[in-house]
Amino acid sequence: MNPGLNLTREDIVRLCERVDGAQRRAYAIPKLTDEYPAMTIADGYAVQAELRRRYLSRGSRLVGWKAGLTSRAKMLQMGVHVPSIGFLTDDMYRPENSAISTSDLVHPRAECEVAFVTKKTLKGPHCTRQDVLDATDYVLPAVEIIDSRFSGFKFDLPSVVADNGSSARYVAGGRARYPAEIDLRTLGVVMEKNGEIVAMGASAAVLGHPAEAIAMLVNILAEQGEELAAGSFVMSGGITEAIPVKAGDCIIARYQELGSVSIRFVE
Ligand code: OOG
Ligand code: MG
Repeated sequence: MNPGLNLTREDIVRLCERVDGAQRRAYAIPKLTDEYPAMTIADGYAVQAELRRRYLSRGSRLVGWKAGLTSRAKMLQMGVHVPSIGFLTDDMYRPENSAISTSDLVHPRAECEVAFVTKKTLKGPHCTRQDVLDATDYVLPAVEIIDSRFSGFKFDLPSVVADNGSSARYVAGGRARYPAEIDLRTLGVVMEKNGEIVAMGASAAVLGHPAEAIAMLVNILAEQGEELAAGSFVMSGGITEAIPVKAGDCIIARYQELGSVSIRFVE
């Protein structure tokens, strides 16, 4: 048995099926630790790895990864104090200005993030912010639509990791920039919902520098025996808290230096 695992292989497969069903049919389930209070973060990653295998075996393509719970605003909002990671596939992607359907989501929320596209493989442990910057091709503004499959959007770290960090949809757009051209620590962002400002922040909110979140992600991948492939799309985590959205809402994230990303939600 791997260190840190408390669940059996049968339990992991069973929980993966439960999360997969909730994701695909968009219904809320109780957090997994209600039934398995001894579940650890390592168990959560084992369920997530099983979920990733299922997605890929159904034909989804791995596009990249996301860091989550990397800002104080997000940690406070969710009551969790350790960052997490999740995987991103091609079928979660939506183009900029597109209409995103809400009928296949449980209780979506939108958040503003800086996304990185890599040009070299990154491998932990000991991956640093500078390693990330050296391996970055360009950065892009992004909006992530998270959708916890847990009732009331309430969870703990083992449960949310098993639910792939609430990953649901992501949109990237605006203007791609080379990291050396801008100060990635001090980028301001303002999120508007239906023309009103609902959240604002600066990129330093993400672990002091968003590249720090990518380094952390690479180091968590290394613990699972994985590396970050060149050409990956990686999101560094919500800068502000996540804002609930429903059909009819329009979100615009305006980034300093990176342009803006707009999306609309429909039934
Ligand atoms: C977990 C996912 C967090 C972020 O950017 O912090 C996340 C959640 O809040 O549901 O994606
Ligand atoms: Mg996020």
